[in-house]
Order: sequence, then structure tokens, then C-alpha cells
Amino acid sequence: MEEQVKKKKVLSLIQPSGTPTLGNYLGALKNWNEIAEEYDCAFGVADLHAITVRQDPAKFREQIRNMYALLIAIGLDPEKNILFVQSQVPTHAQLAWILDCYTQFGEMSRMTQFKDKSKTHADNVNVGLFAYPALMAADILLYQADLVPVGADQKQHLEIARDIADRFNGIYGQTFTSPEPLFVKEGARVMSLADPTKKMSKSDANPKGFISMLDTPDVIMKKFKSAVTDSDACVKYAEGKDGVNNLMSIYSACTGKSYDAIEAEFAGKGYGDFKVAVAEAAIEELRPVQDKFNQLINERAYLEDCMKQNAEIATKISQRTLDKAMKKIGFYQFKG
Ligand code: ATP
Ligand code: LTN
Repeated sequence: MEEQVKKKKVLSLIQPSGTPTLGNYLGALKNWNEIAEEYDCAFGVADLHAITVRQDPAKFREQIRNMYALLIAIGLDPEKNILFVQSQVPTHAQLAWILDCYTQFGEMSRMTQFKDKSKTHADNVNVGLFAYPALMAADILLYQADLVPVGADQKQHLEIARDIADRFNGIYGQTFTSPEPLFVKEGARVMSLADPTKKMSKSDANPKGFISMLDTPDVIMKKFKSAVTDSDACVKYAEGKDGVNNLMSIYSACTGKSYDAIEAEFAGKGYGDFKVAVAEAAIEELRPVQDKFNQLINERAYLEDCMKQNAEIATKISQRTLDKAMKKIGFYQFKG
């Protein structure tokens, strides 16, 4: 019999902490589509992670649904990949508690995201914010994922997931696959349009700083026109020109043009023309995703069907790992 080559397993989640931005799209989501072609994939909406920061209930519900619909709209097929909402799969919270007990206070205290978020949300430094990486480890280990596509900001969390897996395996024998980062071709790191020294972020309080994946063409055009640049009126990629560099990187990611080609295209032209061109490129990049999203978001029964079926599949797969871990620890098992 011919031996079937088993595809490697890939898993990644995104928080529904706002509508994803052009940065999330160019830096992460667009790559998920390519990854889905090559690997055995599970993708999810990390709503449990999102409540480490206070969410408005009505908005939160909408953001979860929108994020799920957007995953399908970017091209992921809910029949071919597992596309789940984290809170609808109970094993995640269950394994997270267990992993909390195999994670040291000291190692969690070193997480830079926790240190940063404790400052930005100083009024709500909750235990969930601290234990966040153990929940993320549970997400990954439950599916025995081999590879996890993450941005640089999540690398430390992936390392702790590996440490937890190795530690558990060291005590009880092979239980979890130790995950590796999946470095896809360098996704664009998109910066805020209002402050190009900061990354574009969906939870930014200033809406001028980010392009949401669901912004209308008019809004996108307006935001690009008011993007912060500099006073030398020269489209050139250079140190100190953070605003222009950012616009060039967006334009390049949307059109596939090199920086040299962009400089040549706009030689002798002002920032006005350049900004309009970047806005048009971003509008075209997002148009097919928005069209699909607008169609899907009205098909509520279909979306809920996808959620339910995928939650069932995800529960079934992840339950096997949870059972295995619980058995090894010594939780009571029924005989019959
Ligand atoms: P939040 O504002 O809620 O912290 P965020 O917009 O910074 O969220 P995350 O949910 O933390 O985004 O990240 C989701 C994915 O998008 C990650 O893989 C991350 O690396 C990527 N990403 C986030 N922001 C950008 C950006 N500005 N440019 C490129 N990639 C990004
Ligand atoms: N913490 C990640 C989202 C996330 C994730 C995961 C990513 C939650 N669970 C598991 C990869 C694997 C973020 O904020 N980008």
C-alpha cells in the first residue's frame, strides 16, 4: 500500500478584541489562507483571551460573529479547516486550568505582554491577564499542533507553551506535541497612520490610526489622506521617514511592487498623489473580502451552523488530548 504523507498540523487564533485591521490582514490573516493550502489547519476566534480586557457585551458578541465571518470571507473553508470559536469548545478552559498548575509564577512574571498590558490597563490587572499564556498553551497543545504561525509579539508565549509541554511530557511521558513557530514569509508590519512609530492595532482608541478590514472605501480614503508623513515631500524609503515608510510598505504588500518601483512611480510627485494611490490599493485589496463578508453576515443560520459543526469537531479532537492528560495526572476514571 502506498504510504500517505501526513500533513503537519497548524493552529492559530485571533482575538475578537475589535474589528481586525489592515495590519492584522497583511501581517497574519492573509498568510493563513496560504498556510491552509499546505497544512492540516485549525483556526479560531480567541474570545476567552479577549475578556482579559473588559469588553462591552453587545459589541463583544458582534465582534465574535464578525471575526468568525471574516475568517470565512478571507477564503478559509469551514468544511476543510477547523474554524472554531474558543468559548464554544469547553476543553480549552479545562486544559488551561490544568496547565496553570504546571506553570511557575516566576516564568509567567517574565512575559512582556503581561508587563505591557498591566501598564495600559492598570485599573484591571486581573489573574486571567497573568495566566493568558497557559490558556494559549492549552489552545495549541489540545490539537497536538506541530506549527503555530505567530507574529514576533507572540513568540514568548509560544516558547512558554513549549516549556509547559516539555515539562508535562518529562513528568508523565509523551502527552503533548512540542510546538514550533511557523515563520511564513515576512508579513508586513503595518504601523499606525496617526503615529507611525506605533504598530497599527485594532484596540487603538484613535480610529484615525487604523484601517479596519470593514471600513468603507470613503473612510479608507479619508484615513489615508490624513495619514501622518513628513515635510520633505519625497516618496523614498529612508530612516526617520516612518510615516512614508509605512505607506510604502502597505502599498508594496497590496500591489506586490518593490520599493524601488514605488520610488520611481512617484518620483517628482507629492504625497497627495501617493496617499490616494495607497488608499486605492488598500481598497482593492479588501474589496473581495468585504464583498464576501457582507454576503455572509446576513446568512446568520449558515454562520451558526458552521460554528456548531466546527465546535463539535474541535471538541471531539481536543477531548482525546484532555482525557489523555487527565488520565496521566491520575484523575478518577470510570471503569465501565
Ligand atoms: P490588540 O489591539 O487587541 O492588542 P492587535 O491588533 O495588536 O490586537 P492581535 O490580535 O494581538 O492584534 O494579533 C493578531 C495577529 O495579527 C498576530 O499574528 C499579530 O502578529 C498580527 N498583527 C497585529 N497587528 C499587526 C500589525 N500592525 N502589522 C502586522 N501584523 C499585525
Ligand atoms: N494570543 C494571540 C492569540 C492566540 C493564539 C492562540 C495564537 C490565542 N491562542 C494559540 C496562536 C495560537 C494573540 O493575541 N495574537
